[in-house]
Amino acid sequence: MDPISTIAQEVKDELERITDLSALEKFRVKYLGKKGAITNLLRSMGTLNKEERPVFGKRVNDLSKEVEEKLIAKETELKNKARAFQLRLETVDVTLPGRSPNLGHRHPIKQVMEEIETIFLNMGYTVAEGFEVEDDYHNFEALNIPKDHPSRDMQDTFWITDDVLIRTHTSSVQTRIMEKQKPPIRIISPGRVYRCDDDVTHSPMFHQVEGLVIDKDITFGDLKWTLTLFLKELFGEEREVRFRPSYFPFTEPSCEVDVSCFACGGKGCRLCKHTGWIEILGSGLVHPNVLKNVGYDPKELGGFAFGIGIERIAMLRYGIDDIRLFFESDMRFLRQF
Ligand code: 2U9
Repeated sequence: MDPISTIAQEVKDELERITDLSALEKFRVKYLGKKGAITNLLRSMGTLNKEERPVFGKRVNDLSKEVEEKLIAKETELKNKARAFQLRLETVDVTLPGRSPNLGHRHPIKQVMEEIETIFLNMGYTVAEGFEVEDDYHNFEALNIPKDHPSRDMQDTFWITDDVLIRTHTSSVQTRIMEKQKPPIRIISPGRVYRCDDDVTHSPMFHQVEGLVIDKDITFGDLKWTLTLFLKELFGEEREVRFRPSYFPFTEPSCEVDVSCFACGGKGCRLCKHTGWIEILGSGLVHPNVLKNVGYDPKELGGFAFGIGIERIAMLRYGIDDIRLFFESDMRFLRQF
């Protein structure tokens, strides 16, 4: 066989065996590259005589063209195969059921706070929020809490300087509102408060909702019906409500408010320590000194106030015996609410 036919046969055999693009590139270099077999054939034409040259040249050119066409066809074929393979790998079954997202929910403390807020918002109250860092005046002095009162003690209050502290109750929000706003006032102030206390029922940070009403002709009767309505809304219409005399520097008279035990209905059980009653909140008529401190005339204006500790309510409601569980971010605990 002459060299052209030999190469044509080789090309044919090799091309059939090629299955990937890098082998195809090697093939192209082997035959059509600068030192390729077909290129070499064209170069060798100089050694031929005049008669042989055109025939030989045409045959080599034809072969060269044919190989180029075959190369392009093979390349297209290999690329199509690779693409089809890739598509098969990346196929997405859109009919498969989706993964259901892991939904979070509000923290149990926030849930109780929002429940309380909603009850008072529906009664026409406004939510007021203030600073967690306060001064002595708005946290203590304006509220008729004397300089020697035990709650001011280093052991009870987190002092930042001699005059600055992190608030021990949200009452400071209310003293600031009274300074700014003309009565009637009807507000609740929910928020974080801080006290140096740390055991199974006390946490150095806890949450309160306090309420304040200031207007003309406010009586103890207004306090009683408002809190009775609130407590029946929160714990159920069938609850009994009881007002017990108490003492707070900022209210006079003052009382603590109990509801009949929602675990035993008042018969007596472990939750109510066999008394039939559960203490829920503190309240009273705003002390005349507090009214004077913010520039109100106690003869003209009066009011009532109350305070409720949220963790205590949540612990009673859900039967939780350690307050620290609320702040440990343990999902096994939090998922239950
Ligand atoms: C102003 C005047 C008076 C708010 C009140 C209580 C009674 C009370 C406690 C409940 C449990 C605090 O979280 S707790 O430990 N609070 O008993 N709070 S009267 O009295 C005010 C507030 C603002 C201007």
